[in-house]
Amino acid sequence: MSFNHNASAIFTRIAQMLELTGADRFRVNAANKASRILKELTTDLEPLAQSQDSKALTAIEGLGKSTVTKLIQLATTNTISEHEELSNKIPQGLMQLLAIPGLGPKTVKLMWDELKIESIDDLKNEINKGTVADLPRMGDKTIKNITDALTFMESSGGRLHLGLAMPIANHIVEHMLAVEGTTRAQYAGSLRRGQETIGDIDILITTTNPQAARDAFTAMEPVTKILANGDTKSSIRYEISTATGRFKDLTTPDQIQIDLRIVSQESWGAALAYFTGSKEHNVALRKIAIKHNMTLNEYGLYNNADNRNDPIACESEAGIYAALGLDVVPPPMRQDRGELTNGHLPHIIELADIKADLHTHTTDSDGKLTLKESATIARNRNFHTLAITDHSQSSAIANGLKPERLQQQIKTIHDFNASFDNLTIIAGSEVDILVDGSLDYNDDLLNQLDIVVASPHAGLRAKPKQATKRLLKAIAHPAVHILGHPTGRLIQRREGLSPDMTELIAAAVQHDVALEINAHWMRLDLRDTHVRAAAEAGCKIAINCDVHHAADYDNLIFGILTAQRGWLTPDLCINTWDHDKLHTWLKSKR
Ligand code: DGT
Ligand code: CA
Ligand code: CA
Ligand code: ZN
Repeated sequence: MSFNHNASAIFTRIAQMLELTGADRFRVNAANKASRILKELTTDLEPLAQSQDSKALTAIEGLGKSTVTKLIQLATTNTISEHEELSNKIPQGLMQLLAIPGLGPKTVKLMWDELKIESIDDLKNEINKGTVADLPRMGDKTIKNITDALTFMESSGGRLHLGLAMPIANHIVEHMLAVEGTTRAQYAGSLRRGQETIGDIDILITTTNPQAARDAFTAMEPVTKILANGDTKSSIRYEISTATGRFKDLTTPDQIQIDLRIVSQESWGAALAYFTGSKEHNVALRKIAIKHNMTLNEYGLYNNADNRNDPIACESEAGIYAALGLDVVPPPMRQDRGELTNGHLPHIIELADIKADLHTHTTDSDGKLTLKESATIARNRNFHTLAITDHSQSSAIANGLKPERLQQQIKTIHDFNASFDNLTIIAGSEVDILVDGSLDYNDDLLNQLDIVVASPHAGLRAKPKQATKRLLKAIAHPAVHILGHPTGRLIQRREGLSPDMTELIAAAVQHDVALEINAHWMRLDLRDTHVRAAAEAGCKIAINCDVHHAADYDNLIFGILTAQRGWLTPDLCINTWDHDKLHTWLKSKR
């Protein structure tokens, strides 16, 4: 784990443990804030902390004196004393209790104080004995929810990948729209914001026949359990079929919770805004409403001076933002990261802007599509350019091409291109960046390629410093156009490299290299925070599907959502450029 992420995780635990000891709000909030900043920072703080440069560290926005002291402590002693002291006071099992949905620090503290519950096993025992029911605010229903959550946790492996949740949500939206009486249906929550993983799926509908909607929702075939079925909200657990078997080695839950909320036609916009979140964005938006002497909630936006309580706006999200004097914020940007305070928002990239894919594999290495099949799909998508970039020789398991085979492939692609209308197909390679940062073919061969995507595949456990050095060397190579999936991470499976992104971005700008957002939902690499930093620095970005199967072309949306979360504007994305601009740039490196 990188220094920053490790520190971020420790600060989160400090915040939780402070709450369990009943510390004051101020300290808890400070620790949570430090955690969030560390998680999102793109500069590796380890060198600064190690050299005890507190001046440089406090200069970083959001890092206070006391946080900086702790970071230096962590870098020099491997621990933070506050964390050690709290850990000595608090049983480890309490931290696991906090992970149970519906159990917050207040309740955990109460159960600890009153019943000496210090672990999940203790909790199960006390629930069975009936003692938990004697605690304040512990009704039968709350206890039932806790036992259900415990069973669910035992059977699931965490959050669901964006790319696995999206088709389920789309299917359910369609299913609900087909029900008699439904007038609107849409998914909200983290899915609509395009987050890389999804805790549960939130669906909103309007209907003239709530009963029919509830019945249709709870009777879907994959429903394994009905958690709630009230007038305005139903919750189910839904079985995920991994029919393709292609992803069976992923750690992913086999079920997901889905909440259906039936809202009134008049409150649609307010409800959609509320349930889209993020929570942080909602809080910030409500504060703005208060400044305007208005009140915002899930039912509407109200003028406080108007005692009849007629909403000012509530039928559309756009109406609400407009009434508050704001640009409509695209859902992926709703993170409380400046989208409400920066004046006018930039016009961010959209799916329809993409005109080319520049990282695809064929049957010549480990792809399942032939050159012609892939070209046909790309042309049907109205792309003007397709780059074939099969694996290089070191990737033996991926059937990487030896120099002679690559030379042959270049010729085949150029000949094929001459015979194929309305699409330019170029010959490239996804060249391994070897552990020492050198590339997997000699310069002469690299210069014969129309495009070079350089990517790390092996040695992904390297220390941040080595990773930075390795990737910087690849960026500086004059034949390289794109740095492919820069960290090599796989979401919820492999952490990958933690290079200093600020340095990589600066080097990419200097050497005119594009950093890739690999759109595969297992990768999303660059991640959203990296994209934001890159876009701010004016760094070129590529969004590629890394196509191996026909269906991979559909992953583009996940790359776009990630780009949108990073405020990427289309001009910086080379896949949006017209034919001439793109090919002139590609040739400038030859
Ligand atoms: P998830 O499900 O963990 O991936 O993340 P979300 O963002 O989908 O969160 P979820 O499902 O708990 O709630 C959906 C949205 O509802 C959330 O993004 C914002 C809104 N919401 C939920 N609880 C609260 C709350 O306590 N305060 C505010 N302001 N908004 C909330
Ligand atoms: Ca959710
Ligand atoms: Ca939810
Ligand atoms: Zn790759």
